[in-house]
Amino acid sequence: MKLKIGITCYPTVGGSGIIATELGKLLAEKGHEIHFISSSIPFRLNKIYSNIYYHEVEVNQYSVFQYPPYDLALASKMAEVAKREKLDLLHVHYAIPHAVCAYLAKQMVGGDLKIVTTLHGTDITVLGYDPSLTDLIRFGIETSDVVTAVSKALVDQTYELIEPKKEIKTVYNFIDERVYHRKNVSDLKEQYGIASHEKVVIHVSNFRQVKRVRDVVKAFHLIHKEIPSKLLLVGDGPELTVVCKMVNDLKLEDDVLFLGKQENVEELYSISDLKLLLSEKESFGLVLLEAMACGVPAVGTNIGGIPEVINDGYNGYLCEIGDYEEVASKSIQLLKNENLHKEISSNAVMSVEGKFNSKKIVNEYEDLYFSILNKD
Ligand code: GMT
Repeated sequence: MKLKIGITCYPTVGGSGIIATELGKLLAEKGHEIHFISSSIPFRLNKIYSNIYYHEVEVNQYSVFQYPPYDLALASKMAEVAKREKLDLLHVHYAIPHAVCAYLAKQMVGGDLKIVTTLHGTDITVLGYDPSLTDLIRFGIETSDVVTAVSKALVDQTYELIEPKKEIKTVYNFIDERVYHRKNVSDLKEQYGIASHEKVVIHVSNFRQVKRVRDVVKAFHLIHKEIPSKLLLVGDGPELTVVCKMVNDLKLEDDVLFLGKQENVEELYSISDLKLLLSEKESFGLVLLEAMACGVPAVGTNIGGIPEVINDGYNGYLCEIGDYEEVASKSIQLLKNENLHKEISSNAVMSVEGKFNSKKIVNEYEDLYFSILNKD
């Protein structure tokens, strides 16, 4: 049975938007009809699919309103599309505002519209600490027909912080294996002025404070003392200026390359030897999967969902938050030992192909959709 599915996410360059878009694309390839309902076209929706539609939420600015009513405009667009296109369900990414908007749309449409909500972390680990929003997040979760979270750690954290009376299922993130694999881009290293004997360490994030990019630079400083290497910093965000200053203070300006926001990061991973993700909060760490799929072992912090992705000593390494010396020592051990690097790299690829296989994960979402639609 083919379904008509509405998908809402923040269509920006964040992990939740990427998962929502990739899921929509893979569901469309299985024959389902997908309707993205969001404020702008999801950036990964870069090709025409005859069964993918995009409905833009437009927010008018009226002088009587102090703030543009985005959430109401979204709810009303969801209801309009659901009614006209006879959607079976809305799959929303984030409890607030999206699950709450979906609930409002459901009330407007009447009938049998189902709501599936996926929690990605930011909505729980940041907003969950704001007591004025806890009840609303709980409401969004409890009024959804099915709720998923991207790691077991996030499920536990949601119960702890929000205390919803609702089952939350873990459905892991995935990547498109057709895009993320090691490519032959040997001339790229040369183009960046990196010598062939130099090792490449990479960090990709939105440079928010929780990503602890300064620890990445501190760890690289120690790695660089032992191993000829370069650090690629990919992304942009609030911490960038202070990180730039730190790089200069440590006299690393010739060895740290600030690449800004980049698409086609699989090409950058294809010239990389090691990935660092040293966040203090991370419900999953989608960038880890992207790197691992390209054969780049990662060192990550032992927090949130990262230990569900990195199995310490098997497909990468785990370190405690802030312990950049341990990060450097494990990185040096890995980068100096070619056989160990080969083994961990191939285990990383196997983990992505097995535990986080896109076909398997998309089937899990599909089964959840069918389970609620067949219920009554
Ligand atoms: O990490 C961010 O700042 C972006 C954020 C988002 O909401 O898009 O990412 C969250 O969702 C991703 C996809 O599920 C996860 O891989 C990230 O770990 C998660 N970020 C945090 O929990 C901080």
